[in-house]
Amino acid sequence: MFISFEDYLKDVAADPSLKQVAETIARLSEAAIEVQRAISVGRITKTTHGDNSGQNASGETQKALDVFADEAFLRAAKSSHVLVYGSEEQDVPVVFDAGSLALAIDPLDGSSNIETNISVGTVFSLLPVHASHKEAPAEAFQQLGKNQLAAGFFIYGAQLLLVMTVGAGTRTFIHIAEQGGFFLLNEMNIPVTSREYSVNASNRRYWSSGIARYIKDVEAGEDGPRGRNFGMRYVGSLVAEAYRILQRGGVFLYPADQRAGYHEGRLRQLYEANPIAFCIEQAGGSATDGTTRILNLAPKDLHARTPLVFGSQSEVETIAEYIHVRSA
Ligand code: P6P
Repeated sequence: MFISFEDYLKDVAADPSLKQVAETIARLSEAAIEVQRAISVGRITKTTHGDNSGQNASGETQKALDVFADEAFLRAAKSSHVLVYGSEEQDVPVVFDAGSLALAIDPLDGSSNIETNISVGTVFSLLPVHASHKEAPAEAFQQLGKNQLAAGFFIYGAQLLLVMTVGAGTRTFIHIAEQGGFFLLNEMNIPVTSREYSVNASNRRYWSSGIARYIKDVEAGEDGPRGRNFGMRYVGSLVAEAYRILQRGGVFLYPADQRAGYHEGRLRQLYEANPIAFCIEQAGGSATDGTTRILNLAPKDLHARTPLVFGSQSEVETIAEYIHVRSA
């Protein structure tokens, strides 16, 4: 008998400090179902799959579906316990009239993958709004990632999944439309060691020497210093990489590189790296910027980027050793 998401959230809400978190995640899950429906109808409806509708705060092309997803999660945030909403699709945070939480969100990460039917997702992070933030709620986003109350991501793919943590392990829930909701699939546990790495190797010439040497050595396999063969997977969709690693281990790297705009990597600290890092750590893995724990990094601004390495603890530690050696 599957445990329903509602029953799980009732358990979470039994802790008074997490009651509003549980109620907010319940609302986010309803928005995710709405987004899944919009994605699944494909290019039939121009309203959601129309061509680019503009640019987001970072100058990235916005697709109609990015805007659709942002509006769905904005409504969900406003009708739950969110006071301040920070989104990749919004230049500045949106402040509501009341609430106790700060929601940092990438409403639809990897939307360009939809045209090729590759899984995409929504990544979210919930932080507490303290009394000291009341005058300037957006300052709640300046907290360390380790202050997150909850985090997770929805995957819009062959299945609609929710992967989440409230700091007591990481769980996956599957949406079963016929049963009218999400149900617990499993608690995630990342193997400490791994033979699988995930990186966009076309950027090799831009990497630091430490990263370049780590990838060169894993590619050398049993003939090289690692003494064993590795496999490589790269989807180009953060939620797909994260879920694969949660399921079977591995290590993902999106390092800083020498291209303009990539000196801090590509991925966003507040609404991609922090929530993924929280889920990965709670499943027994590690997440760093190459050398420093992601959840200990002080945020710079809402749309700040950070280099990101996450997955099986032993490989994340090995990558840090390669970076330290090459920088010595
Ligand atoms: P690249 C998708 O656009 C995304 O933001 C992440 O989901 C993904 O991990 C990354 O970019 C892929 O970037 O430069 O390898 O195409």
